[in-house]
Amino acid sequence: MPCCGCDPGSDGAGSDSLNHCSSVRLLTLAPPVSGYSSGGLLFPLAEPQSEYSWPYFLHAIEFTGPFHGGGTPFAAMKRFGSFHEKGTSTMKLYYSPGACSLADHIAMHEADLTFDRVRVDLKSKETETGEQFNQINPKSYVPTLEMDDGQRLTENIAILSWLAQRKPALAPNSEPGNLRLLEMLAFISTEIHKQFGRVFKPTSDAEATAAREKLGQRFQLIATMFKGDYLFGSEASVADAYLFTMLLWAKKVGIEVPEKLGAFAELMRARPAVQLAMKHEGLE
Ligand SMILES: N[C@@H](CCC(=O)N[C@@H](CS)C(=O)NCC(=O)O)C(=O)O
Repeated sequence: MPCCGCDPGSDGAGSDSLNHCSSVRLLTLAPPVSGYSSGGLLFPLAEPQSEYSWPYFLHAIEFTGPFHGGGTPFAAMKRFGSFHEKGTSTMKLYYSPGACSLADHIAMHEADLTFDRVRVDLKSKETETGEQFNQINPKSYVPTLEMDDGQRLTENIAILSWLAQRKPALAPNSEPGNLRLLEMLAFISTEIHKQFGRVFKPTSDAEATAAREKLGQRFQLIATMFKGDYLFGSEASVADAYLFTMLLWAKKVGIEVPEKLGAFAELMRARPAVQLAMKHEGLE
């Protein structure tokens, strides 16, 4: 059993194995042209007549392949002349496929942030770029977020709260939203996430059974806390990303959850941010 819900067998197939910077997002001022998309790249079918004839809108284009930083699609984009911002991000999310850092990964995409992701092997404590992870985070666990100013932030509760500050739509809008969010994140972290440790690495069968039972109760309880399709109503928050990750773990170890949570997990799976994060982590 792994130490957590991470997927040690996954090499983060696809973009991860090619380039740790492969989730770079380029913000462009682009026209609403028709085009086709391949591997996350938008290829315009027609060039604009004049940039002033475009009804500008902010468009996010994601590079997910080996073309990042060069290559034909990059050149095509340049020819298209739509770069507003280019280059790699200064933010880095250290993650392990399927681990609790998936919650932060999803929330980063929900917040439309530009960031690089760096896979960490939780057994060897080495990053995919060959760095010693405990030099980066002495706690030696994911998630770790290196922010734009170089400061490193750890702990799911802190990172998810920070993301909700960056994008307030990811926090509940009813008063006192931030407090309710903190309450929910703490519940998920300490009462659900941490219980899984006893399921993944039990010291005895009795402990594993007790932890599974406790988790079943926690999931029953959280199902009654929903204010709508999502925890806080009709909009997803960073707490939903965390709960979704816990539900993936529950499924992995065969813990039954109430119907409401099954429906919620399906709803989450349909979100582009979730699909993107799962694809990047090789979890599909
Ligand atoms: N208190 C931390 C715990 C994070 C955590 O449990 N991370 C796990 C993956 S889900 C990990 O990296 N474990 C490796 C280790 O502890 O050696 C948080 O909530 O962010």
